Amino acid sequence: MTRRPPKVDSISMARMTAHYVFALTALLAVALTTPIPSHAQTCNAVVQSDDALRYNTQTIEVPSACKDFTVTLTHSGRLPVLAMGHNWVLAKEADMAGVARTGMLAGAANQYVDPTDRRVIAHTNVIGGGQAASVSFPVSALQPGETYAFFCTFAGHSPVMQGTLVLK
Ligand SMILES: [Cu+2]
Repeated sequence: MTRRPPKVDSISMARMTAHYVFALTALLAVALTTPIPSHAQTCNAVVQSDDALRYNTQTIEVPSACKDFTVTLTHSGRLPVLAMGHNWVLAKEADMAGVARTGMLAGAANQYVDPTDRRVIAHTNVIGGGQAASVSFPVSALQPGETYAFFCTFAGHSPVMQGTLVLK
């Protein structure tokens, strides 16, 4: 007596196909909804400054897909840090004047940033001509819909050396 292979009935075949289609759809859905990894985004910006009290950047957009964002400040001037120092300080736009004030009082020994001022989100050190400085901060520190300002807190510079930063 020979055993015949079990017949695959059409109902279980249909179920298997349904499962397969479902699994494929689920995979596709995951692929489509997974955010683009942060390495595909530009998670850094370079801001140039000079001896003429200028940043070359007025607006920075931070992609929300970035985990951290890095800003590099450069200084193409010739003047030393004591005469024409610049830094890059980030705070909510509404906090800019207050942060510039406490920074000025904190003075050169503190990079013109009051270390106890919680309104400061991130800042570089103060640099002079030919120098550069970077700072990284977690993008989770930014709220969607909020307008942030970046500015130089070296004595008297913030009214002209400032720009806007937003989360995109
Ligand atoms: Cu400055």
